[in-house]
Amino acid sequence: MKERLQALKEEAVSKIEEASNVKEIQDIRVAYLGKKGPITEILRGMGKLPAEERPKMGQLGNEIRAIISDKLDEKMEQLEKAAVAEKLKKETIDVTMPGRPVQKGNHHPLTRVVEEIEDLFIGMGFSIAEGPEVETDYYNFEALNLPKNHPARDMQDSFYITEDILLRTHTSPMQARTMEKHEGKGPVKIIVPGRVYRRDTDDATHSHQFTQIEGLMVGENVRMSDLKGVLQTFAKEMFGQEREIRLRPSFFPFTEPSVEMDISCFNCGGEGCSVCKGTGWIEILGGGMVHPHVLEMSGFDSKKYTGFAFGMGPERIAMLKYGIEDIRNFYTNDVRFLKQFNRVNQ
Ligand code: 2U9
Repeated sequence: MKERLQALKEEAVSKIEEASNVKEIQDIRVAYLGKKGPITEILRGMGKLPAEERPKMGQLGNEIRAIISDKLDEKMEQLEKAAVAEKLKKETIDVTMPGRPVQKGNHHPLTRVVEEIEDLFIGMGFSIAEGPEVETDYYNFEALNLPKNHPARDMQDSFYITEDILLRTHTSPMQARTMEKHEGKGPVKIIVPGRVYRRDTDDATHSHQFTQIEGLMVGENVRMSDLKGVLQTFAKEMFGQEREIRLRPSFFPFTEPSVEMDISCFNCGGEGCSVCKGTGWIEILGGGMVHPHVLEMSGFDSKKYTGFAFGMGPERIAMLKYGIEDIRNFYTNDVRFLKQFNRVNQ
């Protein structure tokens, strides 16, 4: 019986050593230590032994059970540890690998130019006023000295919603609204940025929807020289301190006298090139002294108050500044175009 127990121990231990997974260990435990296993069977048969041998044999049987059980526990622990190590090896994260690039957005080039212009005028003491894009005929035309029969009011040129309501064709109605709010008391010093709409066929230089920034200053003793000083400061800050400006006579229904302002060409310095079409000058904006009729319509005494106004197209300014050849680039959301204006690249 002793030899048989020893042999079973040897057999079990060698099987345990050879086992390569948890399942095998579980099977060995059932096979050798289970209720129907050989050791239990042998110990059950101890009754046939002489009485003096029984305790010794019982002790040996229990010792062998304990040895096999310890070996099984030990191997089980080893296998579990190996399984964890294997899993960790497979799931290792290489922290030095480059991450997935995050696509970062940036401000639209038009937004940037508008904000730059706004900042320049805020620096000269102007406030920003914004207003509705759907306007009444009165504020869009009538209050700006564009009476009923004026050619600019042709139904073909504007987006009318009803006979009396339209998409604003310029930001000027907001200047009229602001003056009205001031109830005849100056000073008024605002710039009005915003989207405007005209019925036009889109091409490289025209769009049915575009952006304007207009300015207005009304006060006592506001003169043409004030307009010139403000616009000159703007031109130099925007296009370089070495720029010259020139004012040419022009016509707008809401200003009298009216002017157009050119800057000396930033590409050739005035020599003449393709950017300035050989003239040495580039047209940037229009302006003038607010027409007395326009002041009166919005509640200002034109004998006491005078004012200047001006208007510009940020698309045109951005196109000149960044060499953009087609206005439609601003509206078609091609990321290849938009990405070029990423602040970190400049
Ligand atoms: C009020 C009084 C006067 C606004 C003005 C211009 C001249 C002008 C255009 C330039 C290119 C608009 O973007 S553009 O198409 N504008 O030349 N705008 S004076 O004068 C006003 C406005 C409101 C009450």
